[in-house]
Amino acid sequence: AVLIRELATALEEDQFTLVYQPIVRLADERLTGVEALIRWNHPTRGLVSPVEFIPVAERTGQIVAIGRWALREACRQAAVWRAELPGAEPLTVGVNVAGRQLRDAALVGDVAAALSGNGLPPGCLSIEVTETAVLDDEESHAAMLALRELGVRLALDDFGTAASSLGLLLTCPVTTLKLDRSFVESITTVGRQSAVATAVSQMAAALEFSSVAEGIETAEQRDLLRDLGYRYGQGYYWSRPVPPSRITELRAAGR
Ligand code: G
Ligand code: G
Ligand code: MN
Ligand code: NA
Repeated sequence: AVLIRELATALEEDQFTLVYQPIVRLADERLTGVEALIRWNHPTRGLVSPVEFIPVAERTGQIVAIGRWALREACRQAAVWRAELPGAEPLTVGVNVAGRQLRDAALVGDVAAALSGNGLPPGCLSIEVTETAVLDDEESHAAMLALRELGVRLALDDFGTAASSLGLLLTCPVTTLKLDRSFVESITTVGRQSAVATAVSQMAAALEFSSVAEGIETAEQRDLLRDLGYRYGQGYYWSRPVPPSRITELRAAGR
């Protein structure tokens, strides 16, 4: 209950920030995108992990307002990065959207406003939804179609961890599969993990989806996943989530 009350004031008091984790093209390891990840800078408890407060905010519905803030903030920052290096290929910025938010009637309008308000081409925004967030209902489906209509990318996050994975591929208008990091962790030693990673990569290719392997921590994992056909990689091997200024530095250094 304390947490719920504090979450309400956190937005007003500007206690949330976003950090960004680099996503690289595996062919040349150049920085092509980032995933925005929220952090709560609590006045007395210090940094509170989203693992602790996102599930609470989903239950109370506060995720809708928090998620709207994150969407706007990420788009504002994306425009700053564009202005810093006008000639460069624009970064794709991934924003996590919870199931409750996907079913919120205002989401699509919020996304459109955040893009146009910041002069961003829709293709540089990638909305990340998890398999479990995408219920088989009318609202989610309509929202995903409308997002695609706007031209934003749509990624299925943590792919492979939920029971419903495969059926979703037939009905969800996604552009990208993000292989969950649980399949990457021991991929170089556990045959089952590499078998699943192979199957997901082949499915993504056959369905003409893009693919991101998450949680890459070693050069061996990088090599294996690149050879399996993953287009993009994300993980501590390249970088942990970092403040936006660090992304600016990486881009200025030609990464
Ligand atoms: O960065 P970290 O590993 O602490 O993130 C933990 C979890 O919190 C991840 O599953 C991530 O998807 C989720 N998360 C981070 N930022 C956001 C956000 O802005 N909105 C939602 N819905 N989830 C987020
Ligand atoms: O669930 P989602 O994919 O949205 O969230 C990504 C989460 O994974 C973030 O909390 C991020 O900090 C974490 N993460 C990113 N790369 C790695 C990695 O290489 N290893 C581990 N253990 N966690 C990672
Ligand atoms: Mn994600
Ligand atoms: Na994930």
